[in-house]
Formats: sequence, C-alpha cells, structure tokens
Amino acid sequence: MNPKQLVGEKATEHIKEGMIVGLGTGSTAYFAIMKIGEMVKNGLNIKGVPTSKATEELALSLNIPLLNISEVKKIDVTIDGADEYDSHKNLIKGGGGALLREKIIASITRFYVIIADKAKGCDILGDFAVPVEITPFAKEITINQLKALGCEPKFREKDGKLFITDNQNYITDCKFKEIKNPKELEAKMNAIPGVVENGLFVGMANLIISEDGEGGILQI
Ligand code: ABF
Repeated sequence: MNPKQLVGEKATEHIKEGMIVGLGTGSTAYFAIMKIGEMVKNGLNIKGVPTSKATEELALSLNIPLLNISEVKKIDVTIDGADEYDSHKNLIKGGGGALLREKIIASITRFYVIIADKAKGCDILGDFAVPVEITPFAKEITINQLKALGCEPKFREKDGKLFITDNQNYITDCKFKEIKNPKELEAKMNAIPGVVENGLFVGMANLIISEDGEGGILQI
C-alpha cells in the first residue's frame, strides 16, 4: 500500500460516531479524507471541518457533512499532513499554502493527529523552508523583517504570479539553517507586523503516524 495511504487510513481509527473532525490538506490527508468518505457512506455520523477550499471541495464530493468554522467551538479529532516533524512532535506545515486555517483548526482540536511519510522525519527542523503567511500591504517591509531573523525568505509563486492563499494573503518561504528553538522563532515571526501566521506548529500535535518504509507503522 502507498505509504501516504497507509498512514492516512490508520489515522481514521481515531474517528468515532458523532465526532466533529478536522479535515487536513495535502496529498497525505487526501487518503484520510477518502477513507472518511467511505466510513460516512457506510453510515458513520460525523461532521467535518475543512482546512482549505481544496479540502472542502473534496469533502463535498464525498458527501461528508460539513460545518462552517463559525459554528464550531471545539473539534474532537483533526487529521492533517506536515512537511517536516521532529521527535518532540514539532512541525513545519504550510507547503500546501493552508497553514493559517490549519493552525486555527489545530488550536481548537482536542486530539491532533499528524500523518506523514518517513521522509518528513528529522532531528532538528529547518530542512524545509518555513512558510509564512503575510499581508499584501507592505510585503517588502515584512519580508525584510523576516530576513533579519536569519533566513532567506522568498515569495511563493504559482504559474509565474505570486501565490495567493485562501485568505487573500501571500506566502513567503523562509529558509533557516537549523531551527534549534522553534517556539522562540514562532513567536518572533508572529511579532512582525504584517505576518499573519507561520508554519511552525509547536507543541500542537498529540500523535504523529508515520511509516518505516517497509509497510510498518511508526507512531510518536
Ligand atoms: C498540509 O499538508 C500542509 O500543511 C503541508 O504542507 C502538507 C503536506 O502535504 P503532503 O501530505 O502532500 O506532503 O497540511
């Protein structure tokens, strides 16, 4: 079985009747959502909360009942992907550009499950550039302030234009060497006026489901 499908489907074992379920974004979360669609088709009663417009469309195509985020106070379980994770379950997320909605949904989630293939695991975060969502207004000032934190920030582009998030903001991908103190860096980035949110998810994950490259499941 495809490693992404293996971890994605494994994560759905945490979903119980009547739950509110956060639906992640990306190619790994895709497999979890497909499995949830099958469970709903077989009679499971849950309500989904999507973390992006792309996930909302996928969930609607699978007839997964959805809640509007304004109706939600707490989410029982969220299943989402990541770009990098360390042994403390700290994450870099946002490769798919959905980090703001993902972090808001993670912040009201009781049990946050991350699904990621083996290649995403690392000792110290930083191999993957940290995605940072910034306002279009004064974007050059903001990116220079991010650079002053010791990274090489680049505006994300798509089809030759600046990438626009679901929230009408830009993404800058900020390459740091090694992120020895993710909590401190997360706070420093968010303190910069113009930064909306960043892709360091520190101390938020309750469980990481990965795989050993030979069809076995690893859980942190
Ligand atoms: C999403 O999952 C993003 O935060 C992260 O970038 C992405 C990982 O995508 P994939 O599972 O396709 O590698 O939640």
